[in-house]
Amino acid sequence: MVQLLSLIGTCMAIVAASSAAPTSGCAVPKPPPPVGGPPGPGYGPPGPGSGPPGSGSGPPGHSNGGIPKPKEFRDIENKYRERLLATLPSGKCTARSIGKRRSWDEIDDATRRDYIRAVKCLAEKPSRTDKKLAPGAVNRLDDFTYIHINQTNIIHGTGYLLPWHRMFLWQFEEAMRNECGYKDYLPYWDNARFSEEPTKSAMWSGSDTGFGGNGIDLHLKDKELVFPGLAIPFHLPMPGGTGGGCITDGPFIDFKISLGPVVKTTLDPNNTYGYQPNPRCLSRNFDPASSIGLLTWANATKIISSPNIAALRGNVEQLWHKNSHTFIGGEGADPFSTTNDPAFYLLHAQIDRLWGIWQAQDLKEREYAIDGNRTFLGIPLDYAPHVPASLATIEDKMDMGLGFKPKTKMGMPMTKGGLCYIYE
Ligand SMILES: [Cu+2]
Repeated sequence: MVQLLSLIGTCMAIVAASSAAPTSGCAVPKPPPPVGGPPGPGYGPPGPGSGPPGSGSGPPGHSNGGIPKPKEFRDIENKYRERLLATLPSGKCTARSIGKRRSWDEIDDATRRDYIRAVKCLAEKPSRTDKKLAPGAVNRLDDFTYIHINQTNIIHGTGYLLPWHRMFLWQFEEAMRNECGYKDYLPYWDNARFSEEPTKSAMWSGSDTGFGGNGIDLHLKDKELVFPGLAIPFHLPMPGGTGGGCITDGPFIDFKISLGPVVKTTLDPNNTYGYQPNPRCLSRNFDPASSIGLLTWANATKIISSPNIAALRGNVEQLWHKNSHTFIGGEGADPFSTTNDPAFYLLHAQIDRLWGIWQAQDLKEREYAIDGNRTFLGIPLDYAPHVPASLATIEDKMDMGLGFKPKTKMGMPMTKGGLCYIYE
C-alpha cells in the first residue's frame, strides 16, 4: 500500500512538473453565470408525460434531417435526463440554472454565430502558457492545445480519458463565456444522425454558421504515424482520406494554427511535441469510411447500453473516439494537437454525452466508476519511466493546464463541484 501511494505521489509529481505556472481564476471551476437573465424556463419535475427536449423538430427554420434517433436510444436518454434532473438541486446547480448542451444541428443560427465568434475571440486573446514550455503558443486556444499535447500520453487510452476531457470541455466552455461573452453552452456533434452522409450535418457547412468543410484534396496515401514519448513505439495508421489540405470555406478559412503537428512518419527531434511556432492553415481530411456504418445509432446505443465501466470505455474507444477523429482527419486526427480544429470540442462533447447518458442510468454505481491504466495503453513513458502504468484511481490528480490540477473524481459528475449541465 505504501509502495502504491509513493508511486502515485511520483506520478503526480511528474504530472505537476509538466504544466505551466498557476494563473488565478483557473483553480476552481465555477458554474456558468446567468447571462441575459435567467436561462430559459428551466426544467419542471420530470414526469411520465415530459417528452425528451430536443427530439422534436428543432428551432423554427431548421430541418434537423438525417437519420432519426431510434426509440431504444431515446428511451435510455430519457432515463438519463429524469435521473440527472432528480439529483437537483445540487449546490448551486438547479433545474433552472442547469446548462443545456444541444446538438449543433438543432441550435439556431444566432447561437451558432455567437459560438463561432467566441472561438475567434479566444484566438485573439494572448496565450497564458509559459513561453519556455511552448514557444509556439500564441493565443488562448493554444493554451488548451498545449496542455492537450502535453498530457496526451496520459489522457488517452487510459482511465483518465473521460474525466480529463469532461473537465477540459468545462474549462473551455467557461473561457468562452467568461472571457468572450458566449451566451449559451457547448454544443455537441451528433455524428449518428449523419453517419452515412456525414457532410450533410450543419457542422460541416461552409456558410457562416458551420465549421467549414473538407480540406483541398492532396491525394494522400495511407500512412503510419508514430507517437512520441512512449518507451515502446506505437504506430497509428492514418487513412489517405479525401482531402488533407487547407479548408476552403467557412468561418475558419483564414484560421492560423501554431502548435503541432505531433504524430509524424518520423519524429522531429528538434520539435518532438510541436511546441515550436509552426504557423499554418486549418487542414481537414474527411474519411467517410470512418463514419459510414461506424458512427451509427446502433453503435451509440451499444455504448450507452454497456454493462460496466470496462465495457463502456472499450466501446467508446473502439466504436467512437478514434473513428470521430479519423473522420475529420488533418489537424483533427493528430491525437496530440487535435484541439487545433475547433470541431474538436463538439466531437468530445458527444463522447462526454454518451458517457453521461451511461452514467445516469445508475449514478450510484457509475458516477465515479473508473477503468484503465495511467499511461497510453499501459505503455511506459520514455520521458517519465517511473510513472506507473498501473490502474488509474479517482484520487489521482489530473493536469488541466495553467496550474489547475483537480483530482480525477472532480471530472466525473455533471452537476457537482461547479459543473452543471445536461445534454438535450
Ligand atoms: Cu483528447
